[in-house]
Amino acid sequence: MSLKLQTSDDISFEDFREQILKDYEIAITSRECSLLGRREVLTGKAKFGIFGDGKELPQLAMARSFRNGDFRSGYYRDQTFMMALGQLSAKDFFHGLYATTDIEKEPMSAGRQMGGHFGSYSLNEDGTWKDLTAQKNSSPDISPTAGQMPRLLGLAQASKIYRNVRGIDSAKFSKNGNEVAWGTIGNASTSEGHFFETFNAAGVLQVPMVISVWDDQYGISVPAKFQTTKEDISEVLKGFQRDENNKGFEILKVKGWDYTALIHAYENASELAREEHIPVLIHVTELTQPQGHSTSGSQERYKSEARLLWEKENDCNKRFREWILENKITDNDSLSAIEATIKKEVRNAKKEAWTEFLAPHREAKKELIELLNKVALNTPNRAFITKIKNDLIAVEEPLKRDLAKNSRKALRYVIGENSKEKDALLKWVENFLEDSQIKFSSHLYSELPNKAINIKEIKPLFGDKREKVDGRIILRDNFDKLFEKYPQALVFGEDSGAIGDVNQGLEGLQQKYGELRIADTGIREATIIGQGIGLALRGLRPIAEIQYLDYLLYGLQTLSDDLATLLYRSVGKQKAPLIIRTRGHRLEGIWHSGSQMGGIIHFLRGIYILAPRNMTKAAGFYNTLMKSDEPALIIESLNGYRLKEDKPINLGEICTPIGVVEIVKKGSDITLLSYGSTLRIVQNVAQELKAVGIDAEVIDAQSLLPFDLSNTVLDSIKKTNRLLIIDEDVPGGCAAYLMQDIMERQGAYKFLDSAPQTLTAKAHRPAYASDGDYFSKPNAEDIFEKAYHIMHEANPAEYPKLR
Ligand SMILES: Cc1ncc(C[n+]2csc(CCOP(=O)(O)OP(=O)(O)O)c2C)c(N)n1
Ligand SMILES: [Mg+2]
Repeated sequence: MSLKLQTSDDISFEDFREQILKDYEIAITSRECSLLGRREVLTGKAKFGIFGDGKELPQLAMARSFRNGDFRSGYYRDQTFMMALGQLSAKDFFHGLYATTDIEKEPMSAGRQMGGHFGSYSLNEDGTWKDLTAQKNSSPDISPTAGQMPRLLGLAQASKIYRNVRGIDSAKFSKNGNEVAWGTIGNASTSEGHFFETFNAAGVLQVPMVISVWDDQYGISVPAKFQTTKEDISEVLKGFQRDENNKGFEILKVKGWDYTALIHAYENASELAREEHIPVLIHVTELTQPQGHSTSGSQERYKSEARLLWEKENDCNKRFREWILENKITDNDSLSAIEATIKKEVRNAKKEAWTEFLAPHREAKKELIELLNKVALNTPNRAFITKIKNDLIAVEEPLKRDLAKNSRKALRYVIGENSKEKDALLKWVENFLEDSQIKFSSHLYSELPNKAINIKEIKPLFGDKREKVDGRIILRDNFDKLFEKYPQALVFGEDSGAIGDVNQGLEGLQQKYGELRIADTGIREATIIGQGIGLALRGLRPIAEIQYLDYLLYGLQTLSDDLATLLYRSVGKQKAPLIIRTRGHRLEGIWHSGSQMGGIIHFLRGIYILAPRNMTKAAGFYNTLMKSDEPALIIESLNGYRLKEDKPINLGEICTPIGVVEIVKKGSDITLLSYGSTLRIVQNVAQELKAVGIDAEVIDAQSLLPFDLSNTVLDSIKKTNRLLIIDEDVPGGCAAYLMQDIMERQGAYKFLDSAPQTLTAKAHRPAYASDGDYFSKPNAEDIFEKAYHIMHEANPAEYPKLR
């Protein structure tokens, strides 16, 4: 059999042979890790394992074509690829499996993610960008299948922006847009909407994206016939194939055990995408799962004997070995020797990782036992402490949990005692809990000096002659300043481009800044968000526009699972400072007046949630965020675009602080807290209350996440001793969240003379038109009566019953 393999580099046969054997070594190392990994789970050392076995060969081919500056957005099968890049050693693999919390040892997520979830580092320790063009990049994986697709779109589009938009400092991010974004996805996960949405959008945008489908015909136990029309994703997607007249995808199909065909396919795809910015699908078929899907369950339950036999025979590593021998790259003995050496190496790596995983726990256990010994000698409860100590001694392979549990329980037996031994134990427990907690809870938000809550307020300034304009003009002119100041800023969404958004907050800006920076998109909220995430991961400053707050739900999965967890799951090694712009609150109808703030606030911890009451406040939030590097959602008031506001003379400069509430009317009788459009109603009601002798203090929450970091509401309640929170969410929604913060964190309950209350919308969606609004959401009379009633209860003589 002749060797037909040609690589793009002109290399000698010797080099070529060496490359093949290197690939074989990686394939075998990766497989051995998978095999031993499964055993580690079955023997209880690791909790769960999902491995890359059966997908080794195509990943080696992909790694060969992957260049510096490129990005991967993949899933849990990609371990061989990471090994081929030199970014995952066998020892790293086992540390991932055990969940070692030391990032030096478990570089992917310091134990936060399950094994099989990979990522690279984009940031230096001080938060500055690394040179992404000088390294091979992987966006951090997430578990929801196909969840990696939306961000892939943005990762690919960034190359297009860098190639075609002038004036951006791209030194650390791109070399003329020559970077490819590589997506990987399982065959069954192509059933997800995210896959199709991303695929279509990539075809429209013509971005350098190469999607590999690892097709093993199964999604856990469910075979292709229940997953994919015609059981063949590339067949189904044929309509996307480009031709002489139409742009589209290049679609390649290749067998997963065919080394030379894979290498060719990947080189071909890489070139097309890199040079011409054409998206490519590589459908890799005939892959297998040698150990089944994961460590939960066994494939014998759902695969036929014939299928299992076929998989054995067509295992890509086995066929790669046969190919090496057939083509006389080396002989059987040499391959056997390689295999034996690797087996030993992987076993050693596993042992070392386990010892290293346990080392700090064992050290801590030793300290704790000494402390318990000393405490036992000085307490009447000696027997109990000794039992705890002995229980701990019996735990040969202690986890942090064992140490925390036993030490905390021991403290219960010395309550009320005073001794330096007890103090030492107490101190140890405090330190241990603090050190451990940080390992699991850091980096939900930025921990860098330029984090959003550190950006100082810059108040709007007004000229001698006040100019009253529509709110949308303030936004538009502020965006104009931003796009001028930040060449890396761009905005995109449905109707955001040519007409400058449905409320014309971007009017005229496309003409000024071009179609790439002020862009229309298809109706595809999930990938609008994903686009933003990917662009932000590559150093751009995207503003992703969701036309109405109600439709944020289409993008909520991506926001919640991907963006909100990004900093946390990468332990601060990557960031995506994406701003999501939307508009909501108090319009009319079930789907255009939404205020699902409670849901949003709970799903999106990790993202700032801001609800400015007017467009000057909103403009200030955009400016604050552009100075920092964190993701945020800004909800503009839908009914505020045509309301008149004084136009500041320092647009582009004003900064609304994040985490700060604002007292908009001082008062002494009751604190009324609200936000967004409802705030305006509350302000009016406060005037009506004044007419009956009630002096309300009105506070605009404005920054819902984070909320009132300086406890201004507490100070207000200290003065008024009464609280009413008003919003247009469902009962128990955002108002309840605010209440929890005020009562529990701020401790305001101590200063209350009346029961704290919330006034919310009805539990159903708001009905259409003015009457629908009146009877669905809190109206002025509701607010007045509720506030009045609180005063009546407190002082019926002064405030007689109203109704
Ligand atoms: C959104 C979502 N639904 C369900 C799951 C549970 N799940 C994990 S892997 C998997 C099967 C995926 O099959 P496929 O895409 O073919 O990838 P493979 O594991 O076969 O490589 C499922 C259903 C998940 N992780 N995410
Ligand atoms: Mg599959």
